[in-house]
Order: sequence, then structure tokens, then C-alpha cells
Amino acid sequence: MKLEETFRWFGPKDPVALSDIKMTGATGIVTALHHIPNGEIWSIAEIEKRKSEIENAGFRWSVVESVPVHEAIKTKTGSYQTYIENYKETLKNLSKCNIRIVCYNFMPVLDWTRTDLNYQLEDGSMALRFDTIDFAVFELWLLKRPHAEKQYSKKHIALAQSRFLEMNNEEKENLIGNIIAGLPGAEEGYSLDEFNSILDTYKDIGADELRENLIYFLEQIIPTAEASKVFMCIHPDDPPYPILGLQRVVSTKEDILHIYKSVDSIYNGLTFCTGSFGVRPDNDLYSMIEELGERIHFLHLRNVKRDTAGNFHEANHLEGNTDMFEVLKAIINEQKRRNDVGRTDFNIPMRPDHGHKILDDLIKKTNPGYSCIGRLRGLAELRGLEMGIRKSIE
Ligand code: CS2
Ligand code: MN
Repeated sequence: MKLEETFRWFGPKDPVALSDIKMTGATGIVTALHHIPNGEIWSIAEIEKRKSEIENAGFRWSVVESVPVHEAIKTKTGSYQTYIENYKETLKNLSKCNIRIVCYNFMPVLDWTRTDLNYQLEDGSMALRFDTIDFAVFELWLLKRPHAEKQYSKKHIALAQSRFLEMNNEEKENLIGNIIAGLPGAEEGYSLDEFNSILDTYKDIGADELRENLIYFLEQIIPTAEASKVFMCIHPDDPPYPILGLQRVVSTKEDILHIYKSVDSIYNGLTFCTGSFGVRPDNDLYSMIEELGERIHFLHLRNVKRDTAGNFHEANHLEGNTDMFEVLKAIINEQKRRNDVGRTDFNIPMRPDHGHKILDDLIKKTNPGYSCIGRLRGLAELRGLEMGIRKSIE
């Protein structure tokens, strides 16, 4: 009943090659056709081409992460119906190629967001970090988002102002790039001017409207997913709360239960990301796995270290605020439940999500968060923890 060990690979241009991933012990690959513009249909030929690259290297293409959701669908404007029909065609084509788990997210405009991509830890490794004061500097003085100050306390504004005054131009450019250039796997990157205009498209979209647009999207595509036997699994918001005046509605257990109930199908499922959910101290990950487990089709296991001011950075996989022992115990209980009711999907694909830059990662070009050796360390630690738990209960 072992979890399927997977590794994310961004395709032939990824500085981490399939031959590198082979040595990590992972057997499954998580990837997407990142070269196809957001909203276009993925043809069978393009899917098969990528699939054969993966299978020729001795892997299974276990999960698509992601088939991106076009902004027009999230705002339910313009050609959203066309993009929904295209999404359905992509799902049918993936099914014809026997690829059956599709991750996606519904974060408006920005995908996962960090302020620092090279946060130095005391052991010399580098981590990704979200600093709330730096983020305020970006929003208030670099982006100059109208009325943004209303969302900050006077103290926060004062702290951000003094940090802004200390920053040189290179630091300001770096901060802007980190936030809007789009991190790996994200759908879009923007210039500062483009960014302000696209934020505007969401000015009348509050949490209720965004949630309605998500449910509408699911009501349209889940019947196709069911017919094609493709398990959809939404990835939570990262960070898991509204930013830049943009709402986020996939951040808590209640958000997921609403999604589950609105389209009641096993094919309307979840990517359980301990890193994203774990940013919120009010998310009890262990009970969330118990309650949401039935439709968890994909696992991102990583850890974050939070402070009381809302800042966080990526921690080593077995450190940070989340007890990964308790997480894996809860996952193993879910696997047992599936086995007991005769479900065969208990080898849930898992990936070590992000990793620090360590050792040679530090002298090589790597995608932020997607180093080779740092992720390898995470995978190895998770593998050992899972084995220890499994053997102690067998
Ligand atoms: C990660 C991201 O945010 C996360 O937890 O899984 O790196 C993910 O790749 C992006 O959201 C794009 O899918
Ligand atoms: Mn994740």
C-alpha cells in the first residue's frame, strides 16, 4: 500500500533531468505541457510525445500538474465557455492516453507567491520565504495598488515604509520579480504595468463570486471527468488567504467541503498540500486528512516554519510547524479505509513538493523550489518515515 513516489519535472528544459530523477528512487513523474498556451487544447499527439519521453526514461506519468485554468474562467468573462470546452477536450485526450489524475488551482492572477527565493538558513542552504513586510513594500510602494493601505495596520505600514527606504534599486527589482514573474508551474508572469491592469479585472469579484465561478467550472467539467475517468484534484491556495485585494477560496477545510458538496463526485477531488494548508495555524491538517481523505488523489508533502507575524519559509520536510509523522499516519489510515471498502486507488501519488537549495544545487541553475538534491533529501526522509510507520503497524 506504499504511496507512489513522484517527482515534478518541467519538461526537456528542466535543469533537473529525468536521468537525475531516476536516482532519487521516484517512479512517477508529475508534469504538464507548459509550452501550450493557457486555455488551448492539449492534443493527443502532444500528450503522447511527452508520455513516451517519460516512459522511455523508465517512469509513469502519474499526475498532470497542472492543466491551467484560464483567467477568463476564474472571472467568468470573455471566452470562458470556449476555454471550458477546451478544458473538457484536454481531459478527454488525457484519458485516451491513460493519464487519470489532473491537478489544477483556482488562484486569481497569481499562482503560488513568495517574496524571497534565496533565504539563507543557518546551515548554508537556501529556502523560499514569504515576508509580510516585504510584501507590503511591494503592494504599497512598488505596485502602489489603489486603497491597499486599508488592508494594513498603521504599524505594518510604518515597518514597511522604513524597510522600503532602506532598499536599493536592485532589491526593489528583485522583490518585484519574485512576486510577479511567476514561480515554476505558475500559469502566467507579468510586468508591473500588465499586473495592475489584470488586477482590475477582479475588482468586482469578491469571495462569493469567485466561489460561484469555481463551482460553475466544476459543474461543467466534472461530468466529462467522470465519463473519462479522470480524477480532478484542486491544489490549495499558496499562501492560503487573500492577497493584493484578490480573493482566494481554496484555503481551509470549509472551502474544500464546500467544493466537495457542490459537485458530489469522487472525480471532484483534492491535492492535499501540507505546505500550502500548513501556512495557516487554524488549519488542523491531521483532522483535515481524516475528513477530506476520501477524495484526496494527490499529496504534496512539504513543511513550512511560521512565525507569529505571518511570515513563513520552507522548512526541512520533517521539521517546521507540521508534524509529518501525524500527517503520514493519517494518510496511512485513509489508505486502509480505501482498501477496506475495496477501492484500488490506495497507492496515492506523493511528491516532496519543494526542496531547499543544498550542496551542488547552490552552484547550479535550478527552478525556485524545485532543486534536485534538496527535493531528494525530502523524498528520502518521507520515504523512511512512511516505511517506519508502516512496518510498526504491520
Ligand atoms: C506548490 C507549487 O504551491 C505549492 O504548494 O505545489 O509549487 C505548485 O507547483 C504551483 O502552485 C503550481 O501548481
Ligand atoms: Mn503544493
